[in-house]
Amino acid sequence: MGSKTALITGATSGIGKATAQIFAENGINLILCGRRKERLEKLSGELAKKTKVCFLSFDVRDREKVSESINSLDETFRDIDILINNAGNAHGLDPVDKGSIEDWDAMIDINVKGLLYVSRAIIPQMVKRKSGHIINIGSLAGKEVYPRGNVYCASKHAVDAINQGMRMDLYEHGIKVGAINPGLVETEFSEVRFKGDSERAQTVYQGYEPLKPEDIAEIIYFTVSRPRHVNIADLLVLPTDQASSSLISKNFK
Ligand code: NDP
Ligand code: 8X3
Repeated sequence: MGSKTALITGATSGIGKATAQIFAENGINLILCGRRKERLEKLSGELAKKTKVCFLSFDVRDREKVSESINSLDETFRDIDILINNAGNAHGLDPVDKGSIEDWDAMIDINVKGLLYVSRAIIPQMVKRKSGHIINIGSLAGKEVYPRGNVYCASKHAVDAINQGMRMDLYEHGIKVGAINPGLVETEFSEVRFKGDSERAQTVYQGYEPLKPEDIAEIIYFTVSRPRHVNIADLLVLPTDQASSSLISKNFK
């Protein structure tokens, strides 16, 4: 694995950051992406002790900036073997009659269109080299819908469809495509969903044991370290205390 290069979107926090850490420990070269430059600088500095690292700061909604940033990579990082399409968030948790259109735009533009922009900028080079591995971070919310989840669930159902479509279009080019779909993971996700209301965000993870970002990162590393003939195409990963979006065993112990 030592000579592989991975580009991770949303590496400044949560699942993306934990994935960067485990990849670095295993000698995978890293291109860390996100909007928050200070965090990218800090993480790059830390991980540079373990592997080759660079970072690109861009908003996945900005199509031109996405391709400009990826095209600016120097020789060391230009050939991307692994793409982790992880950047994304929920914005709001409102019934559809009261939802903020800005929140809807954000979720569609980031979780769906942003993922497509990044993929479109990278896939042609994978096709040319006849190898590559794309992991799309979907969600349990892409497998079922829950009340007030409306547009976030729609965005993750879109990721599920894109994951299947990418695989159909790319397998003949020797490219692996798969999705990891987590249930509840304790990250900054709920803080973003509730617009900085940390008290409300904390309640999402109380009374049971949620997944940790490292749990998903370990699975992502396992997925990318399988031999060439093995592709983990679609994986649902839940906390043991969760059976579906609405079934969470809280305070039963
Ligand atoms: P975090 O909020 O901790 O991380 C989200 C990451 O996405 C950040 O690094 C953020 O970076 C990046 N991001 C958000 N918006 C943009 C943007 N416009 N442009 C570029 N980067 C962006 O949440 P998670 O780690 O939990 O989320 C990662 C993925 O996992 C998401 O796709 C989420 O939907 C999915 N997921 C999360 C679950 C959970 O329970 N936490 C469950 C199932 C799926 P920055 O702000 O610096 O740009
Ligand atoms: C994030 C998990 O249940 O908040 O995708 O939608 S949930």
